[in-house]
Amino acid sequence: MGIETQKTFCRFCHANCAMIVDVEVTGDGTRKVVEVRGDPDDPAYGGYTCLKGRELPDSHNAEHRLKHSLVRNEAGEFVETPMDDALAHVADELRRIINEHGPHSVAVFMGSGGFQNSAAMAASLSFAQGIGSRNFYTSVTLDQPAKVYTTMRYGRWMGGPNTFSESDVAMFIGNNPVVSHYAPVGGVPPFSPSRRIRDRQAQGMKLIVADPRESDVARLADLYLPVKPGEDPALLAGMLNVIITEEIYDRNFVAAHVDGFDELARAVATMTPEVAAERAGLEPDQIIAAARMFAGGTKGCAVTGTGPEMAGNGTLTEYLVTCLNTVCARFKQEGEKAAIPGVFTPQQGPRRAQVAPPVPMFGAEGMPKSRFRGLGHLGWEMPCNVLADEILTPGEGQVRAFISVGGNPVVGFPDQQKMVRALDDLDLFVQIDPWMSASAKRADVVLAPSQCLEREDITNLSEWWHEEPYARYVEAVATPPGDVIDEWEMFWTLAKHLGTPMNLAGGPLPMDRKPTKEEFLDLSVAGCLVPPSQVRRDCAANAGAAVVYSDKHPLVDPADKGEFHRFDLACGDMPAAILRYADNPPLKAGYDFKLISRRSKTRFNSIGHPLKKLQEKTTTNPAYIHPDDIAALGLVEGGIVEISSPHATIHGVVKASDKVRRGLVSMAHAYGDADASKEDVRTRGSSTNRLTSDTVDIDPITGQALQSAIPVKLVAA
Ligand SMILES: Nc1nc2c(c(=O)[nH]1)N[C@H]1C(S)=C(S)[C@@H](COP(=O)(O)OP(=O)(O)OC[C@H]3O[C@@H](n4cnc5c(=O)[nH]c(N)nc54)[C@H](O)[C@@H]3O)O[C@H]1N2
Ligand SMILES: Nc1nc2c(c(=O)[nH]1)N[C@H]1C(S)=C(S)[C@@H](COP(=O)(O)OP(=O)(O)OC[C@H]3O[C@@H](n4cnc5c(=O)[nH]c(N)nc54)[C@H](O)[C@@H]3O)O[C@H]1N2
Ligand code: SF4
Ligand SMILES: [Mo]
Repeated sequence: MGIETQKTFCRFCHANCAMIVDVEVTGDGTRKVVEVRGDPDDPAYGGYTCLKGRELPDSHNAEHRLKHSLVRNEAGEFVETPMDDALAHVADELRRIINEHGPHSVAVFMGSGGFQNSAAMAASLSFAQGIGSRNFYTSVTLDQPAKVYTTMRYGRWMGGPNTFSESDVAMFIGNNPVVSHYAPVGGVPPFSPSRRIRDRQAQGMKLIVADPRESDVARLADLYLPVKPGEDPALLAGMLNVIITEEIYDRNFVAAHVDGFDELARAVATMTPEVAAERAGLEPDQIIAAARMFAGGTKGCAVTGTGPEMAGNGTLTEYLVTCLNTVCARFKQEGEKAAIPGVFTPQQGPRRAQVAPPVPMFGAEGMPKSRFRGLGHLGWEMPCNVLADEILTPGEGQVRAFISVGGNPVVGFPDQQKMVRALDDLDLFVQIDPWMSASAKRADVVLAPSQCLEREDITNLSEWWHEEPYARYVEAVATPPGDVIDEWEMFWTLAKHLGTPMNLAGGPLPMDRKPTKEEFLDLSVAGCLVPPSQVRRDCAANAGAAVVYSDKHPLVDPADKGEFHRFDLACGDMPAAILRYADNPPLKAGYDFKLISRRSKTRFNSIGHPLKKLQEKTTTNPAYIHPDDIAALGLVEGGIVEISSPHATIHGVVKASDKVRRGLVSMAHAYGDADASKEDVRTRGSSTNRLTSDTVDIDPITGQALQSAIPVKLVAA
C-alpha cells in the first residue's frame, strides 16, 4: 500500500482547474483518491481551485454514490443490475419503441453533468443522429442560447474578439465569474478570476458591471450599474445612443465592415440617456459614464452571463451587446495572434481580419422543426423549451423514450410540474447519473457512470478560455468502483445493439470492435490543431502536465478580398425589436417583485447536493431580499417567505442583503427536487423552476424561458 501523486484536472465544472491528486494504491492494485489540491506549477491556473473542486475525493468515495446500474422490476422497484444487462434491456426497449413510433420518438438530453466529460457531447449527439432522431437537446438552450445561435446572424469576426488579457476596458452584464467561473469569449478566463481582474485593473483596465444586485464581481467594478432586471436593453441602447451621438465609435471600422449602422442609429435615437435611465432604473449620468468608459477604451469586450439572457429579451440583449462590440471594433486585427487558438476545436476555418460568411443556425430551409410554438433546430439541437410538450402530446413524432446524460430535467427545465408529468408519462426514461438525483428517482433505468478521475479526458471544454494553445490529455488515476463505465461507452454499446452508426467529425466510429477513448477523441475532434493522441504523448513526456503549443498559435491573416462579407446590424427582426421594446414597458398586474437567478457557491446547478462538506456550508438556496423590503413586507430574517408567480408557489428561507436592489428576491436554482415544501425548505431548498412557464414570455427564436426577472408576490409564510 502506498500513496502515488499525479497531475490531473478538475471536472466538477467547466473551468478544468489543474490539480495534483494523491491516490492510495492497495495491495490488489485498487487506486483510491484521497486528496486533491491546486497545481502551483500549471502555467494557466497557478494553483487555483474552489471549494467544490476540493470535494472531488468525497464525490468519488461517497458511500451512497451509485456503483451499479438500477432497473425497475415489474413491481416498480429498482434492482441492481450488471451494466451489460442494463444496456441490453435499454436497447431492447429502444428497438421496440422505434419500431412502433419511429426514430423521433427517442430523445436524448445532454445536461451540464455530461458536458464535463470530453466525449459525452460527441457520443450523445452522434447516437441520436445515428438513430435518425431530431430530438437531441442540451442544456445550452436552458442557458444562453441567444449567444450561441442568434449572434451568428449579425456577423462573426474571423480573427475573434479582443481577449481579456489585452483589454483596457471590460463590461460584464449579468455575469458573476468570481462565483460561476463562466464568461463568454472576451470575458475573464475562469482561472483565478478575481486575481486576474485585479491584476488587469492594476495595469489600468476599467471594469463596468451591470447587475441588479451588487454581485461578487460588481464589488470589484470601477463603475457599478444596478440595472433593473430584464431592462438591460434600455441600458445598452442608451449607451449606444451616447456613443453614436458623441461619435466616439470607430468610424473607420464601421465604414469598412458594417452594414445596418444607420438603422441602428435611428432605432437607438429614441433611447436618450434620460429615457433609458428611467426604464433601466439608473441615473442618466451613469449611462453616459458607462458609454464613455466603454468607448474610451481601445480594447476589451462587453459580455453577458445568464442573468440578462434569462430575463426576457435575451435575443435583443445579445444583439445590442454585439452592436456595442462591433461599433467599437473590439476585434483582433491583421497580424495579431488569433483570439482563442482552440487546440482541440475542429473546423475553425481560417483566421482573417474580416467577417465570416453567414451560417444558417436556425430557421433555414430543411432544418428540423418542433411540433410546438414555431420553434425548431438551433444548429443541431432542439430547444429544451419544447421537450415536455413533445413527450405529452400524442401524434406523429411523439417522444416516448428519453435518455438524460448528466442532466436533471426535474429541476433544470422550465415549468417543473409539467416536466415532471412528462417524465412520468414516458414509456422509457433512462437517467445516466452517479447519484439518486431528483430525476434519477423518477427514471425507469439509472445507468451508473464512472466519475472524472476514473477516466481519460482532454481539455476541449475549457479551451475557449485559453488565450494560448494550452492542451491536456489526462489519464484515469482512480479505479472505478463496482460496475461503472464511461458515458461514451454506454452510447457506443447501445448503438451496437441497435445496429445504428455513430459518425464523428473524422468519420464513423468502428462498431465491430470497441474503440479506445483515445481513438474516440481523435475522431471526435478530427481536423483540430493537434490530435488528442499526440497531446497525450506530449503530456506524458511532460510528467502529465499541460503542453502549450505556442508555435501553432494561428495569426490573423489579411482579409481575402475575393470573399468579402460585412456585419449586418439590420438583419432579421433587428433593430425594429428595440422600438417594440421601448413601446412596451412591463406590466405589474399584481406581481410587485421579481425573482432573479444567481449561482450557489457550493453547488454546480444541482451537482454537489449529496456531498458532506458542501451540505455543511448550506442545505438551502436562501431568498436574498433587501432589508427594507423585509421590513415593509413584515418578513423576518431566517423566517420563511412564500413566493408566488402567476404559475405556482414555492418557499424560501429569508436572508437579508443590502446588495440586492429593492423589489427583488435573488435565488439559486436546482434545489428542492420536485416536492420540497414549506416544512423542509431549510434542509432541501426549493426549485425556482416551479415558478416558470414554457409558454409565457418565452424568446420566440430560442424558446428560452423567463428564468430570471420572474414576476412574483411575496408573503410571510
Ligand atoms: N430558474 C432557473 N433555471 C435554470 C437556470 C437558472 O439560472 N434559473 N440555469 C439553467 C442552466 S444555465 C443550466 S446549464 C441548466 C442545468 O440543467 P441540467 O443540466 O438539467 O441540470 P444539472 O443540475 O446540472 O444536472 C446535472 C446532473 O448530472 C448528475 N451528475 C453529476 N456528476 C455526473 C457525472 O459525472 N456524470 C453524469 N452522467 N452525471 C453526473 C447530477 O447528479 C445531476 O443529476 O439549468 C437551467 N435552469
Ligand atoms: N458555483 C457555481 N458555478 C456555476 C454554476 C453553479 O450552479 N454554481 N452554474 C454553471 C452554469 S450551468 C452556468 S451557465 C454559468 C453561469 O454563469 P453566470 O452567468 O456568471 O451566472 P451567475 O453567477 O448566476 O451570474 C448571473 C448574474 O446575473 C444577475 N442577473 C439576474 N438577472 C439579471 C438581469 O435581468 N440583468 C442583469 N444585468 N443581471 C441579472 C444575477 O444577479 C447574477 O449575479 O455558471 C456556471 N458555474
Ligand atoms: S472552479 Fe470548477 S474546475 Fe476549478 S476547482 Fe472549482 S469546480 Fe473544479
Ligand atoms: Mo448553464
